[in-house]
Amino acid sequence: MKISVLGLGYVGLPTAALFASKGIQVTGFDINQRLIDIINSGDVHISEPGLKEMVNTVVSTGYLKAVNSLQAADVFIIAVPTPINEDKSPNLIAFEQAISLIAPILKKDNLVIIESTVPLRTVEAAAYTLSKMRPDLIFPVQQALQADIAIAYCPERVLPGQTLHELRTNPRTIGGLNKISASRAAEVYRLICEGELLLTDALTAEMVKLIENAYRDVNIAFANELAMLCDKCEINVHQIIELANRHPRVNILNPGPGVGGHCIPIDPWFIVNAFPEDARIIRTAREVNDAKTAYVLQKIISEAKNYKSPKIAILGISYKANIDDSRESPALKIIRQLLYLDNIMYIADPYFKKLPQGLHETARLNFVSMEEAILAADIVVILVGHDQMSALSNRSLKGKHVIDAVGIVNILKQ
Ligand code: SAJ
Repeated sequence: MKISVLGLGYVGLPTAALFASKGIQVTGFDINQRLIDIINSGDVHISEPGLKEMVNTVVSTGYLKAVNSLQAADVFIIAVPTPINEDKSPNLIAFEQAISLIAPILKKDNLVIIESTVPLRTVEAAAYTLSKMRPDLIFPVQQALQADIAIAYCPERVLPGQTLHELRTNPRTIGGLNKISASRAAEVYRLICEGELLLTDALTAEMVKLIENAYRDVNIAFANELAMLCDKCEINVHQIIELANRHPRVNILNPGPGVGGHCIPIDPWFIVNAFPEDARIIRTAREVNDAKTAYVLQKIISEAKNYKSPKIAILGISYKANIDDSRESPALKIIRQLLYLDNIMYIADPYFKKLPQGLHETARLNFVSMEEAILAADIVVILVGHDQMSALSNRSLKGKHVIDAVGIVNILKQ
């Protein structure tokens, strides 16, 4: 069996490497030549525990090859990004390109698997597009029981930082456009997945993926709203949550500076877009989580007004704790806004060696260690709760105005 994976990003590359590690011939297609060169040299462009070693092995043994022109295969797995546009509508350009690349090289008995998060009924629409482009083949549209091509939606649900482990062990929803498509996709995932494979139809699987991320967003929004209420009446939200969570059926998440990452701030919009009147809680949660970033920014700005030339330490730039990923990071949004104001910033994050792309060191924007940042600053802003931050002490923060968006100060030693 030959597998072609389209899109060698955070999901595509680990998936391709895992199949290749099982002795399957895998080609990984990407439009970015830089990624192709890095991967073919046995290296990786993303940091994920165990990934570099695995890619190095499967490239050197010849089981994985990155290519810039899609080749015929038995199974195609689409893992390209599906972001949102400025107006929050889905941007399916990369996905549609992937479908048109597959169309001319499809052969009878091929299986097409979609892993990218997509709006409802996208999988069925893709099958229609393919059937128009390849009238010589029968596709599983209109409940067709017999078809030449199998098509299934198998969304990923891995947590960045634990991708390889979760790819192997998480249960997986597998939604076929017909029953054969689902069972053929399950046979493929069985090769790499020890978790339960839950077979259903494509539309159900599309909705399951979207609501998983919306569920998380709504729950984080609850914690963030609570944090803003508690802040207004000067109650410690972290203590409130700790005590409330001692109730046997309450489990409130942690407030933060807003929600980042490549999925949770984006996918709920696919639902809101499809149901603008009815998806009220999901829309509000998105708005609350975005408003939390603005709330933290405003707190920094009002405190900075108390200083003639404010010096601000920003601790944490990743989108969440204990990873070096800054996609959609609320911290970066806050830093960019503060650049418009008259202050000096000292940025620190033990997971980064330098400022992420798009930010450059200047006299007003310094990338330093946590200790240096605290020492230099009047205002210390904690935006990510990396484990290393719990090694800070209350003594080191003495005399500083601290704005703690994640509740680190509560657990610091003296
Ligand atoms: N966050 C909080 N408070 C919390 C938990 C998270 O503010 O209590 C914030 C984080 O700091 C971060 C954001 O939410 O900014 C998202 O972090 P996350 O750890 O919840 O999720 P991701 O984006 O790293 O990965 C998510 C996961 N989805 C769910 O947990 C429902 C993952 O399983 C999915 O595979 C992934 O999105 C995806 O690709 O969809």
